[in-house]
Amino acid sequence: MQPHQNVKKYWFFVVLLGLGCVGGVHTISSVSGERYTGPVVMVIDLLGQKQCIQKCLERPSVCKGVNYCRQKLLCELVSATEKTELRPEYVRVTLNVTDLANSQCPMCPLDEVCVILSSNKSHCIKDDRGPFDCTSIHTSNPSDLTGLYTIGLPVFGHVSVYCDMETDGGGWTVFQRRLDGSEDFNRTWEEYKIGFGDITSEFWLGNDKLHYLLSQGKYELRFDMEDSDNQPHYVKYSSFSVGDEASKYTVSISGYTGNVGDCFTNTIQFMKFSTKDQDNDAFDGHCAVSYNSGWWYNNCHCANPNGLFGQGMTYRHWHTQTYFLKSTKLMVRRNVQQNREALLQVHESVEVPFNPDY
Ligand SMILES: [Ca+2]
Repeated sequence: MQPHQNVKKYWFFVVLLGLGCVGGVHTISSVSGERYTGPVVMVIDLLGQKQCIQKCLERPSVCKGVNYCRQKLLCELVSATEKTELRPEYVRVTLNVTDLANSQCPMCPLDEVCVILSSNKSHCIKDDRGPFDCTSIHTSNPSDLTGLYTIGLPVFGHVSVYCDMETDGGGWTVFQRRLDGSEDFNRTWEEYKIGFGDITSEFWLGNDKLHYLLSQGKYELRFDMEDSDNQPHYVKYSSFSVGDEASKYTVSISGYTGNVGDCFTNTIQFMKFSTKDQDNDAFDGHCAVSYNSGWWYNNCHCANPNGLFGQGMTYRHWHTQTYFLKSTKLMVRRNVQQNREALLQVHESVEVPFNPDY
């Protein structure tokens, strides 16, 4: 992997020069106790409210407003301000559309910020967090191999991840792997929240990391599985997101394709995560206890990739509930095309102040 030290060297310049981009008086309005539901395009921690607004102004192509949580110094940049929810710990801030439209900044991609140099020319410069995910790494160096990499996640900072750079064009950030039964997947809420296992072997990345990873844009999901005859099968979804812990990591999933039947859309859609010590399923009993794993159980499941190795890893639409999978892999990739379309949509809506379709 290519280090991103050269980017850090420029950070102080970015901060100083960035002020040129966001300087001047901006009309903003804020409402306490509410939060924009998003889409959230970026989450940045340990930031003051004014800095949070600056981060938004540095990204006029993607940011229309911010959610700010003073208790956690947490800043969320959102690309739409039409929908809100009550959240007492937040304040939501709308930036005046005219300020954004009059910004001298060009339309920078999500992982770059806009700065104005002393020559009064504007530039897009890479953000200092380094790669956001395995998609960024793969895009900047398509010859990088499958393996361990470091990415910069909102809130967490640098995190080690396993990148699949081969399957289906590569660029996948893997969040679950089963290979040999070396890891216990019948874990508690806290363990699934933080993550567990060996990132080079069997592991669960962690629900918090998964949430913040997916909060960085629009992602697709791919699930690969093998049976004892080494027959590979897969399903893929063009859209996949996971809420925060307050939502119990509620899933949203759509856009199925694959070479085996769809076992996710109708069973995990809008489901909360459940573990042996938290029953959030839609069943009278406690699915996570009955099936020995943490999962987005409904009533209870169609696929159980975290089930007991050799005894409970199933995929009903391929091999029924009584035939066990030999290996599984769950991974996500930022959908560059969808993100580009989102950028263009936001850009257009900045130029046209009212767009009822957006
Ligand atoms: Ca239940």
